[in-house]
Amino acid sequence: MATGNKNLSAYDKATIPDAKNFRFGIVVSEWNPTITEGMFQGSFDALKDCGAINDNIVRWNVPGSFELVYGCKRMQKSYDMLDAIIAIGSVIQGETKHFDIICEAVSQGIKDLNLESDIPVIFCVLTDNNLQQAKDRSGGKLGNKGTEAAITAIKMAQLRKESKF
Ligand code: DLZ
Repeated sequence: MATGNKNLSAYDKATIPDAKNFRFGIVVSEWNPTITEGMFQGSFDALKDCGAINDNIVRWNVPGSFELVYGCKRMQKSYDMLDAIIAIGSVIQGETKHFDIICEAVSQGIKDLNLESDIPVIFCVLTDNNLQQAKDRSGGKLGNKGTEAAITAIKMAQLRKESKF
């Protein structure tokens, strides 16, 4: 999953569905806040750039990445009109096994939400070895994972709309 030195966040707006009529939720973890705020801004700006309107973007905060799953679950139930939710977090490797446990729990939890619920949840959680890697991917030299997540959210909202049963 190496990203090399490429900025992966560039997108061609002509190929992205119009987000004007979609409603989005964004759940933001407060751990490593400079990183998660950078990704929130990247997501918000990309949603707006693709047509989403302010009133159709709702933001909640949760204390840490571990809480993203519960936050997204409650958001799904609180706003059943949402078309996609973006879960934003940053987990940085420390000296204990906490890193692996949180990464595993969040990725599995978000996967479970996608299986159980009809509102897609986009995984926007950086899992880096150090702070510099996180900076590089949250608005730095390797782009902004939040931007990529927003484009994914729009595409999944469109897929959901077209596949409604
Ligand atoms: C406890 C903890 C640690 C050590 N590291 C991080 C981290 O790098 N990124 C993050 O989002 N959260 C971290 N947390 C907090 C947990 O996600 C969670 O909030 C607490 O364990 C309480 O459930």
